Amino acid sequence: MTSLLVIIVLVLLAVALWQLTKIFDLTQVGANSDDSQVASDNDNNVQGYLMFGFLAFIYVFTIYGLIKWGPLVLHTPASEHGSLVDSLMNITWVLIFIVQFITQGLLYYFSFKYKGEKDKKALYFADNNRLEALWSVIPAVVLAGLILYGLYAWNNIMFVDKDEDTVVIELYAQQFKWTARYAGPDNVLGKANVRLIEGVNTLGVDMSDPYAQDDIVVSELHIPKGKKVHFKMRSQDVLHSAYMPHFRAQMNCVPGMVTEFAFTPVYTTVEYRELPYMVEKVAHINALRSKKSVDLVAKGETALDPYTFDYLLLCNKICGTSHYNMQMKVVVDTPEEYKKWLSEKATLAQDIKAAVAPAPAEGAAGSTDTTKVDTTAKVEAPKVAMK
Ligand SMILES: [Cu+2]
Repeated sequence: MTSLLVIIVLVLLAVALWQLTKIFDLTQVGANSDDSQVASDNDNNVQGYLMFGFLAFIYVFTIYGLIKWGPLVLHTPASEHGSLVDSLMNITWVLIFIVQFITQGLLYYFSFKYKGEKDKKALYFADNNRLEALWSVIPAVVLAGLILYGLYAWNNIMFVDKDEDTVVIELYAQQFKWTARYAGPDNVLGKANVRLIEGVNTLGVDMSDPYAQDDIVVSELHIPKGKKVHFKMRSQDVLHSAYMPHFRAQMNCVPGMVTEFAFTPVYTTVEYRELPYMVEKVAHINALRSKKSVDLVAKGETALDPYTFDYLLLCNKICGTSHYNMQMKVVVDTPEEYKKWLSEKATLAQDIKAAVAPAPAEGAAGSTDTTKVDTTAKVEAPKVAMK
């Protein structure tokens, strides 16, 4: 404590001394005619032109960025509402570009025009009502328009008609994996609670709930094309975010509550792979990969596998050390393929029964399902969460 006080006293003394030297400097004004620190007309001119140089840099870099990184955008949306999100985004971008182009130009032009010059006097300009109204009203109207359009888009996207025929799927987030639960033929998810997590029942589904009897738990997400999919998200541990970029969908997964999002896929995975832009993109990625593989093989390492496109469900909240790897493959099937895929899955009730049975018969429902959740991995997950 004493040493802290000594340090504070020393710092304050240093500050006081520094201030004293400044007072001394001030008393010397007039006595010393050195004005080398005052900007001359030449200095101001150079600064003015340098600002124009910076303006040119901003413009050129913007155009360069658009050309170089423009093609990396997500391109064709794979959901019905996707084009609405995209047009909102595009309008916002166009407005930003126009406004930035004009305001930056004016900012640097006026800085140059009114730079310091000997014998130039500043004009006293109190206010101009017309000018102030103009620069307040225009942004207000434009922003109000954008917000209204955004609200309209959001309400359209988030609205799910109660009577609409949807596929109900739960997305369960935990450090660091996703699990999906299908509501089954009754299309109602059984109740669930983390306190009920036990053995195979890794999502804590309340098996006493009649609606839970036909629920199906899987680790790969299949959804049908052309039908609205109603997702209900839960989280076991921390904040996660279910992000499906190709479908322009994202929703936070919050522990202790159920959040929702619904969309209709418009391209099956196979159809999306065949879109010309995707064919080109995949070819480009694979060209880069095979080039890299040559170097890897030369170093005695294994070559990279060729890339095939798949829709993904990613986590978009930094939720821990393996956040980057928290993803699940999403497959959009034709309605027939989807029906077939789902019909081959065992229900959670069957899985629990099989797990409890002393020696399950070979080929029993659920026991041969390779896409089923790895129960050992899931039981260990909470340990990671507690670290
Ligand atoms: Cu996460």
